[in-house]
Amino acid sequence: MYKAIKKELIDQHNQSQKSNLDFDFKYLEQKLKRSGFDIHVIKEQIKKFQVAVPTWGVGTGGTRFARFPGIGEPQNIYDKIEDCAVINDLIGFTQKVSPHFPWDNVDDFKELKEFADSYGIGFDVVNSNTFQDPTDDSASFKYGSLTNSSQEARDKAIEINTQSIDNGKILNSKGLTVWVGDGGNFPGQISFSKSLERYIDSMKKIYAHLPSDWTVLLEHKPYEPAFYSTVISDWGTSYICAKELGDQAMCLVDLGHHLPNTNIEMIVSRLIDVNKLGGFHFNDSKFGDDDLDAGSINPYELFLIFNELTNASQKNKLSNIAYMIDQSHNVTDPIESLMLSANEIVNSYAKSLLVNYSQLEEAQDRHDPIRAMQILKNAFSTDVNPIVSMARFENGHSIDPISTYRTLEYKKQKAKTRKSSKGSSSGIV
Ligand code: PSV
Ligand code: MN
Repeated sequence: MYKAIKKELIDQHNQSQKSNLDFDFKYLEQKLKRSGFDIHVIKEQIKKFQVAVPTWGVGTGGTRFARFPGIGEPQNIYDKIEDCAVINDLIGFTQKVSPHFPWDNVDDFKELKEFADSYGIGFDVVNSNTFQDPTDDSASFKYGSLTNSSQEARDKAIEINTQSIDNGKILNSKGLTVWVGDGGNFPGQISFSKSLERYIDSMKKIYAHLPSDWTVLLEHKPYEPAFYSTVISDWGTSYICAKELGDQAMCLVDLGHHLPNTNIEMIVSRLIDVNKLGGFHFNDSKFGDDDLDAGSINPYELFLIFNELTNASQKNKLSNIAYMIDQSHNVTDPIESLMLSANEIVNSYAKSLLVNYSQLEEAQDRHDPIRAMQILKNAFSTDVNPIVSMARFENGHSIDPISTYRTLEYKKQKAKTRKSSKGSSSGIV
């Protein structure tokens, strides 16, 4: 830690903000006391929260129309790690990164691990990419990968996944997320039944390659790139497959992968109840899989998701959940977006810790929807910034990360050595 950004610089910035923070924190302490919450207990829980940053998220994204590169963009996984270290040095809730293969392939993974270690960065769940053609042209995924009718294409897609596991083992990762874009654009194009059968068959081979302390996370999505039918389209299909594969297979909920108006928090609750919730890809959206910054459009939904998680966790119903961000930053500096998003996620978590779950259950049992809603709304409308900022400060990070970051002119400095790229290797998500 503090290789990307000097600790003295963070301390220097914090000095000018600490007395205001102390004042706000004291005020909130008194306020929460009145509702029976100890701010110090909550702060300690927040200090332990972690969410992984996607390596592909630090590159500027784009749409299918265009990509407008930013200055000083990372050109390879080493630059990406450096940018992720900037984020983590400033906010500290993001010690791990989630890599994507083959985008992040290198010749020497041990060297990559050592490089990341030197920045205090670890590796979370790895992701496999079979939604683009394999780099060696050995097969085509145009008509599907793990579900392709061609055995050759399926084998190649399986190999990319097993290779991702092998890479992840060197990086000390403990999980693999599999998302396939497989499906059809036209009625009749694919057999719904056969493609699901092939998916399960291919996944069984990947599952067999998993180390015993690993988890495989199945990610669903209703449409795009397939616009008529997608093989793993919803949480029900994802659950069926995870169940068929075994205890090491879990479902991953990407917030952008639901049809409009879907009650995502209820899906979260259902997956917890059937012991199959394994991870999240956080982002926000207005229309579809927009990959906007977490909490930027519907922060209440994000809070309601954490409300389910915290409620379940307090009842010891929650196992290990992999929290990751999955966003595309098309018009902002990805570093700023990712810092704000991680904070937004931590804020939602903090707010959920302000829900009194026994009072909520009482209101539910007394058939008092107004009281129940009030309990949630009171927690949601509490300004928890002083607790989250204090947690960052006490963990050794920045009280105001964006302003500290802006004084660095980091991207301007990087632009001197990082050559600007016109194309996109990993920006389009
Ligand atoms: C697909 O839309 C997705 O959400 C999957 O998680 C991919 O791995 C990621 O975006 C990047 O394309
Ligand atoms: Mn995703």
